[in-house]
Amino acid sequence: MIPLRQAWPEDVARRYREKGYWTGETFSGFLRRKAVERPDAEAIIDRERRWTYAELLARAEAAAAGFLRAGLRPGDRVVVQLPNIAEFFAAVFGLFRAGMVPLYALPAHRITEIAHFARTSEAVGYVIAERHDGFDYCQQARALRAEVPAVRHVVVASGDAEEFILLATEQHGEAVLPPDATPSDVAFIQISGGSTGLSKLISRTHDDYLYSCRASNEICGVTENSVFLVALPAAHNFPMSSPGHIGALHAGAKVVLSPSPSPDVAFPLIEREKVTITGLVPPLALLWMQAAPGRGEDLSSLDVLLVGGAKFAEEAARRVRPVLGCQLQQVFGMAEGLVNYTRQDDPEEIIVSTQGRPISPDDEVLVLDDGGNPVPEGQPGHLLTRGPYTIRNYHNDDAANARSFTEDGFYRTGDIVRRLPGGYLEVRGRAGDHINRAGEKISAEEVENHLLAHPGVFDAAIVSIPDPYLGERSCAFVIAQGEKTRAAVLKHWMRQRGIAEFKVPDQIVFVEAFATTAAGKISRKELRARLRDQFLQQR
Ligand code: J2J
Repeated sequence: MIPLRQAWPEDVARRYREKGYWTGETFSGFLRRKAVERPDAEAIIDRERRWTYAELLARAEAAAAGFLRAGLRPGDRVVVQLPNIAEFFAAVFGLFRAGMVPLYALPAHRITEIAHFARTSEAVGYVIAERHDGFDYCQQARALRAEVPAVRHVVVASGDAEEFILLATEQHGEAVLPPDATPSDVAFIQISGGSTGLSKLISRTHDDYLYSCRASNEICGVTENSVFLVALPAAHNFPMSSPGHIGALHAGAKVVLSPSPSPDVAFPLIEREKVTITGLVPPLALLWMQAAPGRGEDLSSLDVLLVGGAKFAEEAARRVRPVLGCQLQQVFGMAEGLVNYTRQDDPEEIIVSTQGRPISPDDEVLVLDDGGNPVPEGQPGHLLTRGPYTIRNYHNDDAANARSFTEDGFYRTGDIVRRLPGGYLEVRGRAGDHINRAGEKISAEEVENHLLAHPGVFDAAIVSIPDPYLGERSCAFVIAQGEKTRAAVLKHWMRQRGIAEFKVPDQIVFVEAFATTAAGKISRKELRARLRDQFLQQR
């Protein structure tokens, strides 16, 4: 098995420890501490189920013992694909306790993506719910076992386990659990949005991630009295760490799981549980603002709304306080590390017009021109960063690492930003070719490859089109060949290939040919840019 590793240079790591960023805490360690400090405080609320910290710990330990009994071993990687249900927490804290490494997949991912995650992480386990949103994950598990036989253990965390193993919920006798993980070791794997090709694996250590969560708690005012609503998918890095459910649990707060982010589901939960803080992507923030005035629920407990994942329009940002009656904090983060927040005591203009400033005084930020030279303050440029919770490499991907990291360890975010006085950043766009569809990142290249695999497609280019609601939507330009095909057929074909629905192009436009220059073919990047311009001009 190729080891999972994040290698900060020794002197840098020492500095982060000396400064108190890396405290030597682990995920299991902090949960155990909370269960001692606040055993009867509520930790997880899932519909009518309410788990205290003591219960959460007991369930995690039972799950850990169950994973070991099933034959999984410390160090094993396990793809976890669960919706917003309490078992998500039993399963992942169980894996942490057993020294195993969860890889967080979204419920929307389908077989092609799950197989890619399992292969690239060398996973031997897969944790699912039997069904969710009408989708049969047991069927997907069978497909995964056929495609990646190394995945020997399928654990069903909720519903009927069918031929698979049910997640253990009770301790059987005296379980012998392994010693706690090493804080500088990799705790879990997130997946990158990725602008080129398939998702890359982002491994994060206990030390670095817990620092970002603790510091986020401070910035967002999360304490043991807070009630955090998980409205977005729990597996996504934003609702996990900014400050997220991990931040909330670390503070001893209450985590309320919303099965859906829609106002119909989330508003009654806010009223019932007196939710104080939550995070949304911009389209959902718009939806909440549209819905709130006409509805009866009392949202007055809500103190803070975090909005991030994609650019939040200034006009919308201005309406958050008047309409929802809470404080807005913009958050510009990434699963690779760096997270920026507007602060609660920032002037209104900063809060509505910037995406905040970094968490840590030791987040190093560079804004560079195309030639790699720093641009003056206020000028747009490429954002590069390194710091106490930003990764130094993707797992086992030399080509991506050469592209995405400088020799001295800076991560090239691919974002174009302006740095303003006080270190605030304004996101202006991005250099890479991905589509940010309502906060979901879609790699143009990945989707093009799916289209190109269809016999009726000669060539395809995916571009992002501005969309008033989604921020961006995807449009595929396709040159057909052979028998004439239709947009609906291509979309159906993509779904059948087993990819997340959000990657299926919103629109497909058939064209006769793509532009070339006098010198011949132009780059994919330039081609996508031209197609986008032509499309926008024609409207
Ligand atoms: C513009 N673009 C943004 C913002 C992210 C907190 C918040 C978000 C994420 C996330 C996260 C943006 N305005 N406010 O992990 O902890 C775009 C940028 C960035 C990419 C990262 C967190 N907030 N973005 O969205 O890994 O392009 O993380 O590089 O999914 O989202 O995407 P992701």
